[in-house]
Amino acid sequence: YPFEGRLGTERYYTHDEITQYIENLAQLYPDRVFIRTVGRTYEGRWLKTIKITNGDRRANKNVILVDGGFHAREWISPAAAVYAIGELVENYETYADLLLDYDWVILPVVNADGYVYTHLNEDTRMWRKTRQPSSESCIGTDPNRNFDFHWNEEGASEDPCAETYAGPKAFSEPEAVVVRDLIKSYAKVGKMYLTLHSYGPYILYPWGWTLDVPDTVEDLHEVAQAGYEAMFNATGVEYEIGPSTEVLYVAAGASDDYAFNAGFPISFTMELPPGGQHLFDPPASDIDGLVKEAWIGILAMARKVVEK
Ligand code: ING
Ligand code: ZN
Repeated sequence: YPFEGRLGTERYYTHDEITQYIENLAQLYPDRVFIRTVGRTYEGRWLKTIKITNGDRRANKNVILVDGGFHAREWISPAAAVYAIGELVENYETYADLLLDYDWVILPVVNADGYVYTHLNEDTRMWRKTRQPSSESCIGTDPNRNFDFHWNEEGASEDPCAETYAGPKAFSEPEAVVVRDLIKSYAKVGKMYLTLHSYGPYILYPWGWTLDVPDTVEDLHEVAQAGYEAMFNATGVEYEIGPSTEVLYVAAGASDDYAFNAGFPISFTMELPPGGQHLFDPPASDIDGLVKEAWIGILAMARKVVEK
């Protein structure tokens, strides 16, 4: 096994390394860490979740569901997921309050094919979509426009060559199906869904498909505010918080809307800050600060959810 202890923050890791890392954690801590194979990408890569518990083996505990790597080029997202995993597993006594009634389920790299593609060379580094051919001349669908909730209504493209192509139909992408099935399987016990993207910094909440806001917008805002304050107090960073339509643009078919509609009372897209030449590529020296800052926010939001 190539790693001793947890994965560091000194560089970005490949999909294979991240998968090996979480499998190794489950071997090291078999009483409280569990790996589940939840599906396969278009190119045939296995997608695995890590479930982190306090080891009490109680059934039907509440769940916090986190994913990263929806968009291939947003490398800081899997890095933040990996850091969260390391914290929860290695420092689990610090987070006893968060693990008492809640299990954490984390899928660190949703769009593994795209992520692998962006590791090939400089020319492919800015790839966003999946890797399933979408027409004779273009490849890829935006997995964050592929969910069947107001699918393809607004803020998504019908052009297979566009960066926000919604796909030929909802759930045409196996990677979106994997996240759908995770969301559905935890819909009854899921208390927070968090999908990690870049770049922001933003904490976005539903709806993305309409300018209307949900009835429970105050709950969403309160939790997001807790994340904002914790991160501001720690580093001075100012994440912008609000409905994705207000902060950014209308975009239908995204995973946060889908999870919220499916029953997750709190559902956020967290967009980590920009960096690097293309803003999606913070240098390796920035990883440590960015993922620690994000973890402070995630932690504050989870604590707000747990104490509610
Ligand atoms: N941004 C998100 C995107 O998928 C988003 C923003 C999320 C909009 C959820 C609407 C709903 O476009 C990035 N950087 O991917
Ligand atoms: Zn994204």
